[in-house]
Amino acid sequence: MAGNPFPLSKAELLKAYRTMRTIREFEERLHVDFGRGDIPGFVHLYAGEEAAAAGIMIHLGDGDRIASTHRGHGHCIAKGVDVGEMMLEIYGKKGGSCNGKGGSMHIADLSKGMMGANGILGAGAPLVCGAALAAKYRKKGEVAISFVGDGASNQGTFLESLNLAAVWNLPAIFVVENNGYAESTSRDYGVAVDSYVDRAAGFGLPGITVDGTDFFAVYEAAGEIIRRAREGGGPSLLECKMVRFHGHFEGDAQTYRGPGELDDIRANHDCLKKFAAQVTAAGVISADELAPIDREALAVVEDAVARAKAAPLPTVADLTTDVYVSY
Ligand SMILES: Cc1ncc(C[n+]2csc(CCOP(=O)(O)OP(=O)(O)O)c2C)c(N)n1
Ligand SMILES: [Mg+2]
Repeated sequence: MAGNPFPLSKAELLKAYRTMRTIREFEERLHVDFGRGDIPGFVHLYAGEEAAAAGIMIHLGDGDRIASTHRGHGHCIAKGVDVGEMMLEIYGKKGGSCNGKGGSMHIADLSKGMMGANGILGAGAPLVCGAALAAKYRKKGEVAISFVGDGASNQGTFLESLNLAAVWNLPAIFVVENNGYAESTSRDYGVAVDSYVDRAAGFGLPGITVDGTDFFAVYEAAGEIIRRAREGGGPSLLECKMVRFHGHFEGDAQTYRGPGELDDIRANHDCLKKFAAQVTAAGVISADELAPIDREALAVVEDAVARAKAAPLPTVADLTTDVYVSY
């Protein structure tokens, strides 16, 4: 067998693939179940964007904090939040990450450094400044990462946070997940600059743009900026250019897409297919070694759904619990 040309061991590569495959199965199953009317509330799917979550989070430990978006399932899974508790939460059931009272857009698990998905665009960036300031005082080399979409990158909170992070030299990282759309508005219509690296430079931050459908490109760029932040080198911005496989929200008719766009995305810009092609072509992992991971990820998701469907709803008495946090 040829040597391993990747910056990760075979075990780490298999772990990254498992993370991405679990996210994909989770999201594709939600797509089906939401269509059947089984899930309450709103759901925004991360399918197609997995390489960004996996390529960044593989560098992090539980002490590193992230603030997610309305499209947060992939971030949660990659950060180690329990898939069963996530499914219970999305189904609005007792035992969910927030005891069934938050739903898809409020999944949080502080024990994993996951500060929360967020229904308010741009709201995670100031939270990450706070988490990064705390990390700076703790002096353990921890970092905090905020995710925003291309649309949310226009929010004042995000831009103010870039400035604050630079002024305070925080171990903060701002990831722009550029999937080309904010709801139905194309990025090129809604964002004045072509390059987020230029936008970051305007605030005194270094920035990198990568192909967010290429796990290895994300891994390398994220590694560089996370290392710099851990060593006291300050904040950075990372733009991941990516594609979303589904509509903005489940139920979106996607009439704003070009002809053949979705077929092209799935055929030619699928991060999982790319990853599998890269590792098999290099002779590091065989298709036969990936297949059991596919089956296991599917089984994990099917089990989570079965348990979520069978679980009880919160009761009226639960309305008054979890309202305040004890510090
Ligand atoms: C402050 C605020 N304004 C508007 C909305 C409504 N809204 C929800 S998602 C969305 C588009 C977000 O696009 P983007 O940031 O590119 O993320 P994507 O959905 O593409 O992942 C909008 C306008 C909101 N949730 N919060
Ligand atoms: Mg977007």
